Amino acid sequence: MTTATHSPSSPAETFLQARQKTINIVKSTDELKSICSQVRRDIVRMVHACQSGHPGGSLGCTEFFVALYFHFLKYDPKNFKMDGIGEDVFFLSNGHISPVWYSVLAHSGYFPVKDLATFRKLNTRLQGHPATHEGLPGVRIASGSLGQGMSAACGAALAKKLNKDPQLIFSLHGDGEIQEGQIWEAAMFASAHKIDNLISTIDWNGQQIDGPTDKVIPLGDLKAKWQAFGWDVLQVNGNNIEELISVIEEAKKHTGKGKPVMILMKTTMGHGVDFMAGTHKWHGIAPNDEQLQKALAQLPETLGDY
Ligand SMILES: Cc1ncc(C[n+]2csc(CCOP(=O)(O)OP(=O)(O)O)c2C)c(N)n1
Ligand SMILES: [Mg+2]
Repeated sequence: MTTATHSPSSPAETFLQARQKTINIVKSTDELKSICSQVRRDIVRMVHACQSGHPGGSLGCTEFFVALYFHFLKYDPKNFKMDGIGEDVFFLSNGHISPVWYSVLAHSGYFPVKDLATFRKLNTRLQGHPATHEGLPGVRIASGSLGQGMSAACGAALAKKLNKDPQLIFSLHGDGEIQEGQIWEAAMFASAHKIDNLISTIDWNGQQIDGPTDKVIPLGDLKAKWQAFGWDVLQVNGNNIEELISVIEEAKKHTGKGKPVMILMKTTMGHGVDFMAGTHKWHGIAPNDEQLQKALAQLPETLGDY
């Protein structure tokens, strides 16, 4: 039997083949910025194609996902296992920002980039809110019902400790999401159980579905709140890749010291597309044809569109 050899035909494929040779690849900041541009293109195109979904939070968290998956996390995209033993494990709690996660998972090699075209289509693995029963590699919990992801992350972090697995658990939460009481139960649980292999992050964009968080339920002094709940707290500009890399490096140094670690990440909802930036109005609506073209004109194609 012979194996067909196949030379890469698109920039996305070439990128992916290079990616697959190494697990836990560390990209330069210029490379990370160029990936961010492609991920943002994917986000607006995915949401436009099905005329539904959540571009605002996805665009605002692009640097975070790209830094995590292309600089920090250790994972094996071709042999995805739910238990994540021996790997760093990420949980997306604010599941509505699935477009950014799906794009980054695809470019990381978890599934074909062309599958992004199926986002929110009937029977797709790329559901509007991530789910597990479709078996999409990279997804370990369903999320979208806000407030639950930190509890799952705590359980997974404790399991890693029981297994003497030195890799870390990461989670992301929306700032509006932390109005859910379950988050604060998990926050207390994490410090009570000294879950110091967990790095959680909040997308502190000051916006939620119905308006600015300050007008809906003000969040107050988040740093003081998380510190009072027994967490080590760091803060960063989440749309600056260099700062993000330093803060995640710093956060890793804080692990193993008896406390869970929180990164408060200031972002702009809709970052990267001028007319979408800084307003809750783009929390969950799709661009029309003209708006799509305006957005794409601001986002160079770097790895090739799906
Ligand atoms: C338990 C629950 N209640 C309400 C909702 C509806 N909902 C979806 S997104 C959202 C706003 C969340 O705000 P935030 O976490 O700040 O996300 P952002 O708008 O910044 O993307 C709400 C209330 C939900 N998905 N789950
Ligand atoms: Mg928000």
